[in-house]
Amino acid sequence: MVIHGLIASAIGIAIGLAIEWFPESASTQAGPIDHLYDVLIWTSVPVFVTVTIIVLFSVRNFKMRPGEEQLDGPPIHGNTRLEVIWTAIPAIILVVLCSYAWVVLTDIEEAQGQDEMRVNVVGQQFAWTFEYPQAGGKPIKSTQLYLPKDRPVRFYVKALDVIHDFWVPAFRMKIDAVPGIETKIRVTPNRLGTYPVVCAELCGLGHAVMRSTAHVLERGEFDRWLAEQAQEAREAQ
Ligand SMILES: [Cu+2]
Repeated sequence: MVIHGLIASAIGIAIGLAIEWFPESASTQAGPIDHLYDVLIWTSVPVFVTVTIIVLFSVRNFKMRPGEEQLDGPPIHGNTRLEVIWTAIPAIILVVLCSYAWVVLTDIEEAQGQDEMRVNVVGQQFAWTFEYPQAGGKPIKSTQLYLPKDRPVRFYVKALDVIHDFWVPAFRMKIDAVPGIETKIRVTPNRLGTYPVVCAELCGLGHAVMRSTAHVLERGEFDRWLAEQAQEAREAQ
């Protein structure tokens, strides 16, 4: 049983780690999250294998043969040592994993630098609007999300109607947009490119099309885009 368990665990962990569960990562927060996921695979596969092997062993060795249907097994009155062991081990595993997850969460939610940029995110049925506050003027609004690479961003998320959920899978971070309150998340994009923005909370008939695109640009390019938007806004007035 032990040998079979070790082999099955090794194969399970290898498969679990080989599968690309997430899209390409594009933020500094993605690293610790993906690592946490790998640690969960390392711990959960052996637990699954242990339970399955004991079940299969029991089915094979303790099954009733024809003619034994009316027989009952020996009466069992509990086994204190066994019960202490099977309570203590899962409890220790849970406490360790929860502590580790809490450390990761605290780490990724922390401010990543002094020059944090503010972006307001507004969710409504069925579209996202991104607002870039401008000193002494109206915020610049866009239906596409533009961000500079390597600059920490803090999103201030709101909803106008029902609950939505602002999610860029490549950034890994995700937060509900709730009518009446403002929720916040931090992201530091660290890879150039375009990534899907999706709504992750079923919000009505158009939920599936409540999508946008996040563009991560070089700083200079981002500044040019922002200046263009400001220019267009002035001309429209
Ligand atoms: Cu939605």
